Amino acid sequence: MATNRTFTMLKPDSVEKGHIGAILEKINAAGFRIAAMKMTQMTVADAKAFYAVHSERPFYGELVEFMSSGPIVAAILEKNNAVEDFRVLIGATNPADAAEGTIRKLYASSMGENAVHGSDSDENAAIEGAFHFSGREIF
Ligand code: 3AN
Repeated sequence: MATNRTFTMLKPDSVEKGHIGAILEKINAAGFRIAAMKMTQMTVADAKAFYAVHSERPFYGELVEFMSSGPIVAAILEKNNAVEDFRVLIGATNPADAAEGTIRKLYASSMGENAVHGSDSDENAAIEGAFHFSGREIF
């Protein structure tokens, strides 16, 4: 059964371009409650660990470098069917394929610099949320 939490990061490109407010507004408007949120920056080691599942992919080095290149906003979001509904809200990994009105269609510039992360399963949402937040930072 689907749980009601997902995990997101507003990636370094979103922070750099000043899109934090606009993206959070879309997340709110879509009915998600913010259960945890912080601005932080991942070290190279953090990004390697966070994306370890992609370590064999050709873009892993580029992904780690980009995700540790500047501050991000990490958040745990709550809503019925959170993981699936958030994936719909953010759109396809490649912004060229993302549907109109999605966050990636509006704010992403490439496959790598694609504005936001969204967990792909309930299991990963829990793992990724725990990577960035301690129990007393989740409300
Ligand atoms: P998603 O974030 O849509 O779940 P994944 O899990 O396939 O996409 O990929 C994880 C992250 O790796 C993406 N958010 C993106 O930043 C990066 N990525 C995926 N494919 C590529 C690619 N071909 N070139 C560069 N970066 C990529």
